[in-house]
Amino acid sequence: MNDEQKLLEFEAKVNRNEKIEPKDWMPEAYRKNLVRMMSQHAHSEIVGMLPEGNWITRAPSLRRKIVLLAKIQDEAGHGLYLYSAAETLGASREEMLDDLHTGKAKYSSIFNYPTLNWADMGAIGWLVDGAAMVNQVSLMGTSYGPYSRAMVRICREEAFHNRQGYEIIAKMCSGTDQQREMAQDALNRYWGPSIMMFGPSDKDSPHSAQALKWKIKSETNDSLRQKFITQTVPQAHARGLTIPDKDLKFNEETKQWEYSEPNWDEFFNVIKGNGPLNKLRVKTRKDAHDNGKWVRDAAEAYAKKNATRNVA
Ligand code: BYC
Repeated sequence: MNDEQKLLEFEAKVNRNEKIEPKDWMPEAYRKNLVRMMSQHAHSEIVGMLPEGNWITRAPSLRRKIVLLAKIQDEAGHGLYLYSAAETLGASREEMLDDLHTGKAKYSSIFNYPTLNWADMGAIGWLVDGAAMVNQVSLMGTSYGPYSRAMVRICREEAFHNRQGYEIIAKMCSGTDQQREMAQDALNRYWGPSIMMFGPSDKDSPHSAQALKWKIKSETNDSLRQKFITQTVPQAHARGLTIPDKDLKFNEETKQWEYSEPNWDEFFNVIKGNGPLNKLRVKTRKDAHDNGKWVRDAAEAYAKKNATRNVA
């Protein structure tokens, strides 16, 4: 078969909703787009550990500390599944990490904002994991088998993350005036960046058309953003919180909440590396990687020693 015939067969398979597996033939653009997206997804998971990691020692109770630790460990696990899944496409772990450390590869814009107090742990779980979950449920249907299977497990864990965040916010909303104000302030700061997590609007999303055609993505950025907003607004109202958007209104006909256009100048500035904490996040990740070299060296030496023993 020539490449044209292979492409036709590949597209027919995608259209039959069959998964593409690592050893199947695939167009180079499909492989490249997936490596870009999956490695950025993996980077987001491990960079996402940093803002929450800052609060482990300051959690307000032992229970909160244990729950936060478990959540952060889950994020590390998600990063590992996703790096492994990207490796099935021929990407090397070293290269992917190098791209993160040199600023070549992106990670989710949301993690370039600071976490100022404990209410932000609630806002991250409720809004950030909530947004991630809407996106990832849709990605369970992605056409690439290893990515789709990683999403199934990740989504189960994200559901717990989302609930723990909402529980923190709910508890603060039923507390003192100061706690309610903290919850509202966290929502005010995290709302805009959370709705930008879904990426640029459809008309400005260069990768979407091809990704939708090959079912890498099954929904557009705007459609996922709308889903998240419609699901989250009633959760805020149920706790007496106000969404910081003066144009927010419920459309009785479509049954959707209409919202103002996100601040796209801010979004593009952040993804170019100029957000409030981009430089610090990349430096912290790179330092952690460099400081962990002795662990990787020891693990490699141990594996080599065992391999020789097994041969003998
Ligand atoms: N941040 O053509 P577009 C989590 C970039 S973490 C930064 O629409 P695409 C969690 C995009 O990469 C969950 N960059 O792209 C962890 C592209 O630039 P390049 C993270 C963004 O790929 C710890 C350009 O803008 N989830 O759950 O079709 C604690 C044009 O965009 C962003 C994922 O990564 C952004 N927000 O669609 C708590 C999900 N948005 O690459 C929680 C997997 C866009 O050409 N990824 N860009 O230089 C996706 O679903 C898609 O990649 C996106 C973007 C929807 C994000």
